[in-house]
Amino acid sequence: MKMSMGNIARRVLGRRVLGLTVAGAALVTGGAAFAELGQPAPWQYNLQDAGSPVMENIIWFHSLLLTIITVITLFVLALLVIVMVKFNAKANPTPSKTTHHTLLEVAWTLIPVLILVAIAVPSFRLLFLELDVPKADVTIKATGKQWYWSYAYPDNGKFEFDSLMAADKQPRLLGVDNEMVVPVNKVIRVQTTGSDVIHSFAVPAFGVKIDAIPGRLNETWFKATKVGMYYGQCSELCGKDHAFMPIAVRVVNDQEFASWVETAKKKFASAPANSFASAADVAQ
Ligand SMILES: [Cu+2]
Repeated sequence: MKMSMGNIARRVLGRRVLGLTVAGAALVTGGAAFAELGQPAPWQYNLQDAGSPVMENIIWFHSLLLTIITVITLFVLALLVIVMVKFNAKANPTPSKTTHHTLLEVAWTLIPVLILVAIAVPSFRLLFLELDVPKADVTIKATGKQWYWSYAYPDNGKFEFDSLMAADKQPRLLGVDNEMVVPVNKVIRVQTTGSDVIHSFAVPAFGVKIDAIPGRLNETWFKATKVGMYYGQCSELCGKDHAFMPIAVRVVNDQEFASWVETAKKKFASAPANSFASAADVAQ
């Protein structure tokens, strides 16, 4: 053996990392060209742009994992190619009889453990960020129904309204008649439940996806950092019109939100005042 495994690995890894960095940069810039805040874009292959701090963290963590698995995959591929080229029967007719190498064995046990620990730390930090709901400025109860969503604002006048897909609205299959409206830069607590089967409340740009289960009240949160429209879809197969119960969230400034609440209170006055799922709903 002319070269130690360490030397080969170092040389190959150095070249691979350089190549990966170039490819990664091309990917990121290419992806950004397609990205559109709050909704998917044609030929999009990246995650949607972040509209909340949680989603920023998710994208960061996703990029970290993508980098780690790419480096590992290329490293293993390089080792395999080296073995095939340098140590086949023709190129290496008298193989070495070495069967153990203590340092190498400790290294290939310890290094993966360290990589896993390095992944676990930001992973748990992100999990706690997602699950630990901060003190909420606005609470909204989203009820999944076959096949539309109902939104209740128990702390803003106890009104509730239905949000149905509007076939004539853009973006196609995402536009609705009555959007969920929230103020910008405020902590929005979303409580979800289902009135018939299990649905799932998901808005990619906010990094939110949580089941809406009959007889249960789940809870998640988001803080929209930019005004605009954000779209999501029911993400639990819930029946024939599962694909046609979009979630449309309009993020507005404080005054616009206050005036919308006043309008909504009158507009949806006929809706049931009880914002929480009735016993009959839950029992179904
Ligand atoms: Cu559904």
